[in-house]
Amino acid sequence: MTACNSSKPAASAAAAGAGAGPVTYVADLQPLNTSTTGLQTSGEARIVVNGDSLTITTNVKGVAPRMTHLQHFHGFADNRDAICPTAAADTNHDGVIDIHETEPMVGVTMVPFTSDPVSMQIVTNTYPTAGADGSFTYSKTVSLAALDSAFKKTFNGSDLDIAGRVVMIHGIPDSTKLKSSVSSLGDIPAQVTIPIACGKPVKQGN
Ligand SMILES: [Cu+2]
Repeated sequence: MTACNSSKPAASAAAAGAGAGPVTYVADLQPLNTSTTGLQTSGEARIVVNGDSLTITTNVKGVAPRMTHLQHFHGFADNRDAICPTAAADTNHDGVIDIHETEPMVGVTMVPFTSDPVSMQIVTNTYPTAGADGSFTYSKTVSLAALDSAFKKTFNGSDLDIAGRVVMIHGIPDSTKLKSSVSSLGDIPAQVTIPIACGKPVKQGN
């Protein structure tokens, strides 16, 4: 796969008002770290681009109830193609794929699915909270141009490139014991950042 493929203008074309209809990407979320979560987290993330409107919707089930779950696009600023982590990502063999161990396959945390994705603010309390049944839904519509501009500012001019990213869902109860080998970001507890599901957005239709 070349670094410079040209299959990404879907978002740019829509941004430019090229008259294309809505473009939909669907990420089928598959569970991660199931022996730690004791759950089979699953669901779907759907991204619909229609003119300047970009709507992110997630429907996730099989998560720890009554707690907030972080969710983001992850990827590479150099637009290398991100893939969901496999078991091989657990390079220290402690049985947990922690957030740092995802980075070689998944890249870094990029766009937060919160009340304000355009802020690009990763640390915030506006991620969705699961209900008592261990599921949540989230939906937010933003301006594609605004998000693209914020994204470029944060990632050295990179394109949003939805199909080149992955969606990850995070979080287990803070009462869950983790080995000290499970790392996290800054002083955020590993229980908050541990990935529990991942999916690759696939452009629908032709
Ligand atoms: Cu994330």
